[in-house]
Amino acid sequence: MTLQYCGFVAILGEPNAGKSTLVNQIVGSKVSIVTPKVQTTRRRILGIALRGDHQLILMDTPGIFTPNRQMEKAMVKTAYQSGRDADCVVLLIDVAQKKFDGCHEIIKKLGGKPLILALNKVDLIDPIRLLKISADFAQYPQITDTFMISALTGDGVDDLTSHLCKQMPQGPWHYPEDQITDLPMRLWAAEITREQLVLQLRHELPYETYVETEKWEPFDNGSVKVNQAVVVARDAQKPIILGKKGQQIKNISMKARLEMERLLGHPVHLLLFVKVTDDWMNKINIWHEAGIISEG
Ligand SMILES: Nc1nc2c(ncn2[C@@H]2O[C@H](COP(=O)(O)OP(=O)(O)OP(=O)(O)O)[C@@H](O)[C@H]2O)c(=O)[nH]1
Ligand SMILES: [Mg+2]
Repeated sequence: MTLQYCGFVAILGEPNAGKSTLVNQIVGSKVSIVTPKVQTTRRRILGIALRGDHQLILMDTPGIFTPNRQMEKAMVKTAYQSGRDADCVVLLIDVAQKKFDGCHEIIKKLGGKPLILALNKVDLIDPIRLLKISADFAQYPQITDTFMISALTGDGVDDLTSHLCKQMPQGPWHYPEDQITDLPMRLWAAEITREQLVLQLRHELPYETYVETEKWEPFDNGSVKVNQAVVVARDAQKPIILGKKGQQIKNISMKARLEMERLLGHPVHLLLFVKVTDDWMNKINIWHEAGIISEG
């Protein structure tokens, strides 16, 4: 039997750096949702990729920033915890942004843990600026390697992936070879709908909004019936989701259904409705219990 290699790679970085885009690019499928808005990823999501004898378990994490709300604090904690748990840490940096203070702060907070630096979105800036940014990070002895990539186009991603494979310890694969994420289908489907909520409503979307899959019923012919609640914190937020004459929720439901069908490859019957729950803080406790976000 040939030797197997398997390990965990934490992808850390500021919100919007492109962490989920990178995980999806390496896995080759959308396991984690992507939007132009910050704080899209709220929980740790595993993306599982195979390269020869190597199984890479990529930990997509919420973006790291200075948190205010309880939920934000839990998200940032999850990200740092993932960094501690991983065999190898990739710090992903959006090179198209103006300021890098947040990235320097993250490096300091991570202590001496060895880091692989991935300068992302190279498709957006000129090479001279890129070299200058790279030089600014050369001061850190814990940065073992630097890659220049575009998670969106895939440019440079193969080199990074090959390097990650070389860092994986020898050991049996943790997941079956056809598994690409640890998210159960219900949670994945809720994420796909949340992606459309963010994309369609952008800044109008109330922060507390989340999606709960109440029913996931697969049929013999391959189709699946999905009932989901868009949960908001107050009655006054309902009209934002519904839109005039329910047009907004209809549009979101149609787009989420099409995306699920595209990714699953079979018909989806999606029923979306709005629910008001004012015990949002208790929900965070439920998330803790489910292990979706870390303790504390
Ligand atoms: N041009 C360009 N855009 C990118 C690249 N990588 C990601 N993006 C875009 O950047 C935005 C944020 O990408 P995400 O993958 O959601 O970023 P994230 O780091 O997961 O963000 P959070 O989950 O909010 O922390 C999206 O609009 C992506 O399409 C890249 O290499 N080039
Ligand atoms: Mg993300």
